[in-house]
Amino acid sequence: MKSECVFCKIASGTLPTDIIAEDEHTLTFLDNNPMFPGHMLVVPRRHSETLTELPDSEIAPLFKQVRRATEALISGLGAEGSFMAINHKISQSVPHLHVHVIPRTKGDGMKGFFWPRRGYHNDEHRGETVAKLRAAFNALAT
Ligand code: DGP
Repeated sequence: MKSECVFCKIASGTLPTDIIAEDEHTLTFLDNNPMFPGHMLVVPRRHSETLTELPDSEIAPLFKQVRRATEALISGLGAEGSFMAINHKISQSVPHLHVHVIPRTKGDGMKGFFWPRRGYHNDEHRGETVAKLRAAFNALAT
């Protein structure tokens, strides 16, 4: 719990919001600036700024609730699908990990991804990128 964190305040009940579901590890509530009605945020109760800092034991409970939230959008609101997203540091306006779960329907106006697509300069650049990523993965603790 971090006293100045808005999502910690929501988790502790000091900042009211529309809570959709809660369990021992997570809280799911309506985003107050929704992309579409039903846009939810799923957050861990424990203050972790990003996914990188979230303890292993909290990963599965968080993503189980993300899965439930997306199922609820479909069964409860008639969404055809959903968009799930995490802003990690860049564009992250609240420094408490949160997963956006957003209802999608064909023709809703959200066209593909909203970020630019920049490809590789050439096959060599692509190959170098693959090599760097494989090395970085292999160097990570399991
Ligand atoms: P992001 O850009 O990924 O950091 O999204 C943060 C989201 O959090 C943004 O869509 C609005 C939402 N949000 C910020 N403050 C509050 C709040 O006090 N209550 C609720 N319900 N949502 C909030």
